Amino acid sequence: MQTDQPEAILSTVSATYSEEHLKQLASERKSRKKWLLVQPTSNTSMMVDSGTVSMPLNLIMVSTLAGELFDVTFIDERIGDSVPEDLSGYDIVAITSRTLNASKAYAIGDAALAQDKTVILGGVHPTMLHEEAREHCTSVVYGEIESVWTELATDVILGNMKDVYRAETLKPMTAMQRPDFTHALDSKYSKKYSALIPILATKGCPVGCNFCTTPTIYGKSHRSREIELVLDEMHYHQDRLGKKNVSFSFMDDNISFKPKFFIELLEEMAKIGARWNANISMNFLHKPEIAELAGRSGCDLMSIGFESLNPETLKSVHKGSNRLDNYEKVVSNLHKNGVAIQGYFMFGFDNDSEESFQMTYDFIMKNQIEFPVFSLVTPFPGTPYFDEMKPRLRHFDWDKYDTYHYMFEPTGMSGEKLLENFVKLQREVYKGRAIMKRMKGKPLNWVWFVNYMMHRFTKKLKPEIYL
Ligand code: B12
Ligand code: SF4
Repeated sequence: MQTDQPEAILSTVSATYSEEHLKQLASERKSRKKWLLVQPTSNTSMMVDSGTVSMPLNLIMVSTLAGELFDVTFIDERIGDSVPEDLSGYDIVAITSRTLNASKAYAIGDAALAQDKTVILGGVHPTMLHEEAREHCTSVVYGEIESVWTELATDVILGNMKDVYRAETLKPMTAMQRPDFTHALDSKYSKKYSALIPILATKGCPVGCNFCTTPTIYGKSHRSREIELVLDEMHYHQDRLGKKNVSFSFMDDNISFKPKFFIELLEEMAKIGARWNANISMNFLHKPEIAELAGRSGCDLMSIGFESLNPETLKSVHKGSNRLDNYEKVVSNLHKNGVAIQGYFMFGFDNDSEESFQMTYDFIMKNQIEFPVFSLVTPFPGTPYFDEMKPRLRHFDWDKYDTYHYMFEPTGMSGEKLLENFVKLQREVYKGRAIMKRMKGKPLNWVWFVNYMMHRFTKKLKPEIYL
């Protein structure tokens, strides 16, 4: 496994790759090359890819660009589409991959290479481990496709592929095209997609948590789109669906990182009647006026990475945006404004003890967190945390890198105790009585349904399934 970038194989966007040249090349061709785009499912036994799944904005961005110059077929294995065994109808097979579905992505890549197809791998995992990924494809795309598209598409047309495509500079987000959902929605299984429409306003996050891949891929950058473009996209979907209260899900790494931008965006969104949810960092949510604005602008749910109630743990992962003394304030401000909370909590850190579980339970119950989500600490390849923990990791089986598998023995307790308490906490929080207590006074909506599903799921949990 390799996380460094050998300079020799990194390509640079040179002057010979211009958009004009690309358009000219494409128009000169008599037939368009045919791309098969694949979102592989994972082999994980957990609930990650089950039920309704979100539309994959990553691959949709690939189809948006590729669809302009090439013929595109979009396959999402998570909703029931399958990759054809005979790939003779395609020239290019382009696959997206995170760590949890890397082995599936590699198998598809191998099969396509065996049929002499040009195979392109992109997404977080191939970016982080491009040398490993390169064994299963023709070319790896490092990071976002937008910033290398001109070069990649030109080489595809000329049949002159490089090992790795990596941009020297990232394109401004204002140059980002509006995602075209048509290829994704062509599937006869598209009803399995969640009704939430994925959207992006910003990219990147300079906070620098040591377990997160974003700082490695995008560094300290935090780019944003023009607010007008975000609103145009929302209006487009409102018109397409013939209603105002369309629900959007922001895919941003940290949408609130630049408060001025975030406040302006929300003020504008408050005027259009849409609903939204987002992953959010707590850096300024303790201010009552921000929570008020979030509620007024149509926010139904905020996903907040509380991660841990242990100050030592927060310090050890460099999660500087989380201040423990703000936790309760953030929750009550959001609740006062009708915003539900999906709270993420991680276990298995060296500083965790049995007491950490009790503290988390008390916090969740006292503060009526509507949708608590628990995961086991997972050092993802390419992160500083992975490098630090590598000698202690129990395995490198990517199928189990889904944040629901036991990765290493923490110094504060045995692995057995960790899993026992992890299961117990989930069961306790999703017991009928606990749900009634947490959800008391909350509107009757899909969050109740999620709790009901979690109640059924957690009843069956056993420590062994996390091994
Ligand atoms: C929003 C989000 C979610 C959402 C939506 C996920 C979804 N279905 O897309 C939810 C909350 C559901 C979610 C769930 C999970 N997530 Co998440 N999520 C994100 C987040 C913040 C943004 C993803 C996104 O859509 N970005 C916007 C798109 C447009 O950008 P992009 O994904 O980077 O894609 C670009 C490039 O990668 C490239 N590209 C991508 N694919 C391809 C393919 C080809 C062929 C090419 C050429 C280029 C290319 O071009 C794309 C367009 O610019 C990322 C962080 C991140 N920046 O990646 C974490 C992240 C992807 N999630 C992560 C994890 C761990 C999870 C979960 C396992 C958590 C859990 N326990 O539930 C699940 C797994 C879900 C799944 N089945 O994959 C990790 C994955 C780490 C890893 N190495 O795999 C990330 C990277 C965060 C982290 N910890 O570092 N997630
Ligand atoms: S705040 Fe979130 S997106 Fe930013 S570095 Fe930390 S985990 Fe990654």
